Amino acid sequence: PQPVYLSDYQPPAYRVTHTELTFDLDPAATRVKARLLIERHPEADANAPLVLNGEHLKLISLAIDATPLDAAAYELDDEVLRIAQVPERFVLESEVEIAPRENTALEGLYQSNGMYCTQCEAEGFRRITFYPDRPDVMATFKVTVIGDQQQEPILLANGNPIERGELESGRHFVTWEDPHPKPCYLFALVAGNLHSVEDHFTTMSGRDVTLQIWVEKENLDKTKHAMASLKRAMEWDEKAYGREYDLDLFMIVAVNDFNMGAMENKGLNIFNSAAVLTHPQTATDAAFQNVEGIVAHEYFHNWSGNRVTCRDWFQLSLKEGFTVFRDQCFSADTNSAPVKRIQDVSFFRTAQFAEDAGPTAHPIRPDHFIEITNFYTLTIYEKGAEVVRMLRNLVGGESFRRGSDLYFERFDGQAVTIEDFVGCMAEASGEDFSQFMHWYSQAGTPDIDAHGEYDYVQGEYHLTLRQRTPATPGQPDKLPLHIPVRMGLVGTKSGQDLTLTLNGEKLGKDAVIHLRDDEQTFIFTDVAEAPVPSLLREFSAPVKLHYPYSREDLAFLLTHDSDGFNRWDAGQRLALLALDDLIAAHRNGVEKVMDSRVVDAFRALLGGPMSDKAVLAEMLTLPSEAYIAEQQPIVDVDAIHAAREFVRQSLAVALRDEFLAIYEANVAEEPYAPTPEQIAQRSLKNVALSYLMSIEDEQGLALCEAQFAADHNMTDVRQALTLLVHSDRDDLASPALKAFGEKWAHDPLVMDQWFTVQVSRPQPDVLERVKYLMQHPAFSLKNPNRVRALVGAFAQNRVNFHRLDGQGYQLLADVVIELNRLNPEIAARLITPLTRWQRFDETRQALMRSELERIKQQPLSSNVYEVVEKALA
Ligand code: HT7
Ligand code: ZN
Repeated sequence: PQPVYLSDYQPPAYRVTHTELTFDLDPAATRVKARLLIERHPEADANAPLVLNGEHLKLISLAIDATPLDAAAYELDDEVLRIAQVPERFVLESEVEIAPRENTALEGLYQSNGMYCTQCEAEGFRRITFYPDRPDVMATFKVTVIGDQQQEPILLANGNPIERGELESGRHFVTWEDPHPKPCYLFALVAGNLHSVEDHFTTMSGRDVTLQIWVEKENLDKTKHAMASLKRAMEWDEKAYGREYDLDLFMIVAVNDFNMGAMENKGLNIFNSAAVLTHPQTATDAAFQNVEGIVAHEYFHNWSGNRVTCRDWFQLSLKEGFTVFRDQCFSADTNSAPVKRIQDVSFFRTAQFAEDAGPTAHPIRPDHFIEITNFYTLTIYEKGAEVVRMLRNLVGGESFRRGSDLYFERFDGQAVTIEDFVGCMAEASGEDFSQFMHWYSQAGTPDIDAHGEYDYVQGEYHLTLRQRTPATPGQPDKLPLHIPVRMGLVGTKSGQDLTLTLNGEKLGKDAVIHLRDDEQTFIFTDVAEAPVPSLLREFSAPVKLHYPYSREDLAFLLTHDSDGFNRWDAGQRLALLALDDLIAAHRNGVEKVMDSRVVDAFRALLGGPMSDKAVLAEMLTLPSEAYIAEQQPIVDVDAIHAAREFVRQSLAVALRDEFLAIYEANVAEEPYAPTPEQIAQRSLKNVALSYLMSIEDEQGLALCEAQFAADHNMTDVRQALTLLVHSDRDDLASPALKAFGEKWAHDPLVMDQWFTVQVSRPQPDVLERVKYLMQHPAFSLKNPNRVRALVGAFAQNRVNFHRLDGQGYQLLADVVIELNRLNPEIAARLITPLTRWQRFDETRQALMRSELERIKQQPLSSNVYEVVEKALA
């Protein structure tokens, strides 16, 4: 497979102004008729051929302006249909046959549980009909769907229904019209035996919008939260961005087989059922919050992505980074803002940092790719969002809003670039973003080494910041970036933020300093007492900040920093220092000794104010094994696990009574609601329970069993089940697992949780369990959710996946090889843990590489090929 380069971008020679499609549905032989109004670009060569994409299509007929084309007039291969001579303006008619039932890749038109649905982003439309499958070709669409009245009573597509009727042989049709020009990746069709819940939203200009969520009948009781989330998101986008919905109907459909979370097709969002269905008995608090965020994200795309779309797929972060930023702000406004930031950053620093340091590292705007679906990454989405956040913080809220208004107005109905977006922000604020643009082109996480010195005599604090972005594949040398560092100086005597005076200017007690050079020293004057610096507040830039904090400094910041995010981060850093010592002790076979400062800090937290329980729960949560691993030069999975367990157990022993008291104080009797208050209470209670269970405290065990048996809601049940299964008390875990598995055998999304709980336990029997569970009737390799819940979760189980006999790697490679045939996109994603081989000891490196080599020997899809090739380069 050959890469595509950003530098080769050419505007399309032909555009499609209007698209008419007729689908005659059949599982094995769906007929798709297309009628395309096409015109040559005024600047294109009159002899330019018409090049249409098309894959896995059986061509039935082709005509231009109603005249059939004979075979000599066109060339057809596996990927492209090329017509050498076409008029300046013409109608192209084609008919093709496709087989949705055979489509296990879940791109294009496929069947899920007997229901037809589509996934066209990024390049799935070419599996539906011959078309210029690129986002800068935008057309209005009219779509007729013909199906069986019994099998497919519901026939949906984008826009508004304009006609419906009955046909012969028990068939019927519905015609849909979407007046908004769109790229074909936003096309959608759904057909099946679906049921809907309906609601309404009145827009800011007073228009009534009908909202529908379409699901299988048994899931009708799981749509309430998604509907409420949708209405909140619609209202928020009006207030925060002045964006109003633009059709009379907005539909969401839940499907069981889906490669990602959801898809923002115009007026017809298609969702992975896991990203839309919730019920207190089946979904955890985290799932409720996830659904709220994804519903909002897809809705927000209606403007950031659909009305204003991407010129080409290299600009993917234009819509994804911006939309993630928008959904993050929405969730922060709707729930607890500090907790949302802590959770986002915690995930980001673990997973995106790892991606940015590995062989698949790429800039937010890549300059080449083989398979675009491999680029729906944490870098494009999450780092892209961090960069938009920096822009917002650099220009301030008001200019950012002016910039986004300008962007949406100026580029409405167009396919644009990242420069267009940043240009609007520059125009609205008067700022110069030329250096800032390197964030989009340079991969890798910048390291910032910070060093501070207090001069008692002069009353000055000298802060030196040095930045360096490590080499990444294809990018050996990096330019310095413009890095906004939000900071404060916390006085060690007063415990208060000191006023920051820089170059004679009073900046206030919390300010942003701008690091632009490789190294800069900032001299703060009038600093009356020795401070501890609080740097990178609220994670103001996606960088690794290194400052030689002592444990005393960190304990001080943990209680005195005015920035809630940095208070949490100080706790994490303090725990990491202790964990470092314990990891070394474990490796050296030396007795482990718990750092009393960590115990004291936790005691202070437990005895402190309980005003924000959600933040407290985060503060009491130790860094994950994955995040600890990120800090180590060579990852020793066993030492990390042992050290973390040791800290957990030491804290539990020292603070047993406090954890017990917290548990008891937070048992709620009221009916479940996914409110921030209740969620905070449950998470605090469940963190306390996890400490008690880490020492298999008798009372803790009893509480855990009782929590499981009470069956109050899935958050509590799942936590209790996890703690039992992850403990050594198989006598208690086995009956609980059995009961849970029997109770929920009919619900695939709950069975996914059942799989995950089992394969993430630390005990050494997990590999056998994975193999056994892969034979379970509820498991199927064809369903991405099942694969993620079982095989994906196993690959996150650090001690077991990284077994020294290499069997964990082998199992993953076997699954990748099989999935490569069925679903290349999911197969390619699943390889990720193997691509991180450089981070491990030599034995594991060799084992991981040999599995990658084994995969490479197979006939590979371009998706898997690209990842394996990079991983072994
Ligand atoms: N924009 C959507 C991306 C997406 C996707 C991409 C590739 C293959 C399958 C996919 N399903 C959805 C989702 C989003 O970011 O909102
Ligand atoms: Zn998105």
